[in-house]
Amino acid sequence: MNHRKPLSVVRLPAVLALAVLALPMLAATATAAEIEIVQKDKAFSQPTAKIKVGDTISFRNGDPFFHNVFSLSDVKTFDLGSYAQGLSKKVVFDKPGTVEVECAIHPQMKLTVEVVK
Ligand SMILES: [Cu+2]
Repeated sequence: MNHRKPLSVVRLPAVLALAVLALPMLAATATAAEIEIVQKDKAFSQPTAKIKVGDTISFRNGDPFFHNVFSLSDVKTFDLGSYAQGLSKKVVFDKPGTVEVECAIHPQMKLTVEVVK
């Protein structure tokens, strides 16, 4: 005689427990992302970026001279100052809207960030 319970009955609570534990982790990874934009050859590596509220952009200087990163836009006003090759600074975009990003050293450098909900 076999007195073992069917496997499906035994394992169901364990599967449910794992699913419940995994949900907050999935939610966390789905809500915030980070992208990198490089300043290279006196230009941002992309002219526009579309991100979601709460996302982060990491600005890396890929040129052998100083760059600055700043914005005067109401949606996100910031100034990361000037920094050297290889260094990165991050900005979290916490409100929806359009943010014009520039470099104070090279006025021709422009990046438009579209922050959506
Ligand atoms: Cu620059």
